[in-house]
Amino acid sequence: MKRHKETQSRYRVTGCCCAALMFFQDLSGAHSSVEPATPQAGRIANLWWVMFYVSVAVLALVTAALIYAVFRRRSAREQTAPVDLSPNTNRERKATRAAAVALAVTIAILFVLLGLSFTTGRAVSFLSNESPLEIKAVGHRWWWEFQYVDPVPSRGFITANELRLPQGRQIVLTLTSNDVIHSFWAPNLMGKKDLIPGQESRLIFRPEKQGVFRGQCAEFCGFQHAQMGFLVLVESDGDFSDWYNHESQQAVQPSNDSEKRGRQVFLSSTCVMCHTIGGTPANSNIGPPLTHLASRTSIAAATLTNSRENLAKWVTDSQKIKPGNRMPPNVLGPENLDDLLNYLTSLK
Ligand code: HEC
Ligand SMILES: [Cu+2]
Repeated sequence: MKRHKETQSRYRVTGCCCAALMFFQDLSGAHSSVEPATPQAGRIANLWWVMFYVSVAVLALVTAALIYAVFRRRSAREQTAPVDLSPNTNRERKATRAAAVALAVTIAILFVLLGLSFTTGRAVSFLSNESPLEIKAVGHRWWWEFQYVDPVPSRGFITANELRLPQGRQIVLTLTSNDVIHSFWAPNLMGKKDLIPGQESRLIFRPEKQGVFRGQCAEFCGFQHAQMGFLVLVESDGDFSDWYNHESQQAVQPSNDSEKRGRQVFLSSTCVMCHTIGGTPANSNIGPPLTHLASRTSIAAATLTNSRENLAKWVTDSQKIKPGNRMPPNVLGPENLDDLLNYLTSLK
């Protein structure tokens, strides 16, 4: 947990502009492709730095050549004698040679960069022999479904908007979409990859640093595309398996009368048509699964921190927070709302 805080506070310093723009600062994990947390993102960052320095060198050379040419022309103009326009094969040959060399160097640089891109691309899609942790990510408008595939099917589970991963383990993330094209982008971990309806693609990486990293949908997918974020929490093996074991359980039973009434409110209103709560008749995936809602740090795709107050606002009128999202406003009396919130916040 301490590590999470460190990453977050460093992010606040370096990325305060972004954080100010994203008015929900508390949900900003590290979000930078030059602070790699996996060997794969490290390769991509190295490629970026090579391209950056080569481009800077080319820009400097071209600028220097331009400045040189301007000054030479000016000093030629200052001479009083009329400009010599007679054909000068020697000068022309020199100019042609210079242009040919520049062209050859340009092509060579582009080929070297192309070669480096290819080798980086191959290196980051390499799957090692050890058994990976397999997770399926499904894009929805506008939230992320994460299915943890377990060799024992009954231990597998589905969660949303927060991807927890164990440090040091190879991850294979299979990507697909439920509606339009989205793009999975957590720059500290890996490059972008599209989620395409009816097709599966995959990302392979090994998180080596613990921390909270922010991800974002990187392919315009509609009105609330900008509010389609997610968090990646990389944890120690122990923390991860505790969480995993807990997630593979059904939802906890209500522990008092108010929570019982809250569950009744949930099961007797429209919520059941769109959400799943494990161990209850609610079993739909139009919206995120709520089985362990209270163990998530954010709601609505890393848009709001997961607090009772925010849940109240979201449940009564989510359209004010994310206009156009697929959850309709709900008219609930104050008592029903209170019971419902007690129940939802008990779903650890
Ligand atoms: C027509 C479908 C629909 C109905 C009905 C519906 N929801 Fe939702 N709900 C959604 C969708 C879709 C989202 C995700 C919205 C987004 O983030 O863009 C969502 C998100 C949520 C979230 C945030 C979950 C998270 O992890 O981000 C909560 C909590 C929630 N709904 C509770 C409820 C409750 C309680 C009811 C009943 C009073 C209800 N919903 C009714 C579709 C629905
Ligand atoms: Cu999207």
